[in-house]
Amino acid sequence: MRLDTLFSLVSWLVPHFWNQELRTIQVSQTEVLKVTDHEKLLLKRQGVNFLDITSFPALFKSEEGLEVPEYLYPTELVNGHKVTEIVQKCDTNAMYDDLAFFTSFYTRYYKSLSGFESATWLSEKLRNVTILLGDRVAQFHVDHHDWKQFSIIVQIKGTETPENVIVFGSHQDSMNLLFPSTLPAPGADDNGSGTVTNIEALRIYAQYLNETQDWPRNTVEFHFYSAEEGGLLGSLDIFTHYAQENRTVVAMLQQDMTGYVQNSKREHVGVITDFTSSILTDFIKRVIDKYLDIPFIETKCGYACSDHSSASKNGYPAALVIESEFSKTNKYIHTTMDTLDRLNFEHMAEHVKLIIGTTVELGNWRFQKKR
Ligand SMILES: *[C@@H]1O[C@H](CO)[C@@H](O)[C@H](O)[C@H]1NC(C)=O
Ligand SMILES: *[C@@H]1O[C@H](CO)[C@@H](O)[C@H](O)[C@H]1NC(C)=O
Ligand SMILES: *[C@@H]1O[C@H](CO)[C@@H](O)[C@H](O)[C@H]1NC(C)=O
Ligand SMILES: CC(=O)N[C@H]1CO[C@H](CO)[C@@H](O)[C@@H]1O
Ligand SMILES: [Zn+2]
Repeated sequence: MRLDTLFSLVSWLVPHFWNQELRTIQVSQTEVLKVTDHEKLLLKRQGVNFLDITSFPALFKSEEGLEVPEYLYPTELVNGHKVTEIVQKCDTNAMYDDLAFFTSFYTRYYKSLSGFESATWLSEKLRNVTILLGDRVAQFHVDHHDWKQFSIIVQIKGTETPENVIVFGSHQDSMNLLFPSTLPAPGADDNGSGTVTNIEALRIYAQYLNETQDWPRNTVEFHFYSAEEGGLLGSLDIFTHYAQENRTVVAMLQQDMTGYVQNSKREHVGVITDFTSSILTDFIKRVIDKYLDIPFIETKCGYACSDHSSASKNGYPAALVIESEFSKTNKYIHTTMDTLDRLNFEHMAEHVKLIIGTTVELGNWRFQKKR
């Protein structure tokens, strides 16, 4: 073995076994820390969220991230008949089956083999639900440099203004915070429920497009991020790349944890008001008022609590909707008890309506910046 080969082998092995390589994480709008992987885990156990920006030096330049432009969104929602027609097809049994399969992987931890296998299953599932669109739909795998679980982008290209992109995001990974590499993490609610919500919305939207050929003028994308639990790593890769390519994301709606109802007498969804675009969030509230059967409650979840933060950080307007007011969300996440039987699929169907209402209203919207 040549000396330089030996050297590179050793320098590869040492950080793998000792994991002392320092990561750069942003924990608030003004605080950036250098920590080991182990310290990252300790922070997560204490409920501290962050963006791991180690691989994105450009994002350091401004702690607040790039400026987010403000677009005008519809004030009158006029597509009730279309939305009703599409959401009628929403099938909670299909959602149950999808989530049952998705949670059957031992863990979807992004560094694990089963996390790679779950991504492969997800990719095939997405292909199956969109196959009837032929070559009008594209699926991309985004391979990440440091771990195996890839992210997935499903794209329906706009007919008139394809440069304007509307993104529906969710993350596919799960994590057991006690011992991520060895203990199981079914991750039904966190955040498998968001993934299944997006699969079902895509399935019924694809069916509608096939039947009506009512193609959107703007591009619609569904994103399934890897490694959210590692500090929003998958979504940072994607949005940093989009920003470098000068792509225009006019709206990003993240859904993360969509299936838990603590008190069915006061069922509602939680609209996040901190670190999100207020003008987009106001539009999302109008969609909820018009197209959902349950109301919303405004709530906060802190800095970098999900992948929408990667979009904001790169200068894109983003919103986040979760299953309820933050204090009433699922307490079992990140443990072996985050399981299917604790979830409510009718509630998840309400989150599907939110995606369909937003797609139909924004798909043909003529975007203009607010002056
Ligand atoms: C996709 O469809 C094929 C053919 O119907 C089926 O055999 C396969 O199990 C499906 N895969 C998923 C992940 O749903
Ligand atoms: C999709 O559209 C084609 C024709 O446009 C039709 O033959 C086919 O049955 C449709 N598939 C579904 C599942 O609706
Ligand atoms: C993006 O825009 C910047 C500034 O206008 C320009 O320098 C850069 O070449 C553009 N990048 C691409 C990939 O078009
Ligand atoms: C919105 C929400 O509660 N999302 C959860 C999904 O996973 C992240 C990362 O662990 C949690 O911190 C979030 O709270
Ligand atoms: Zn989580």
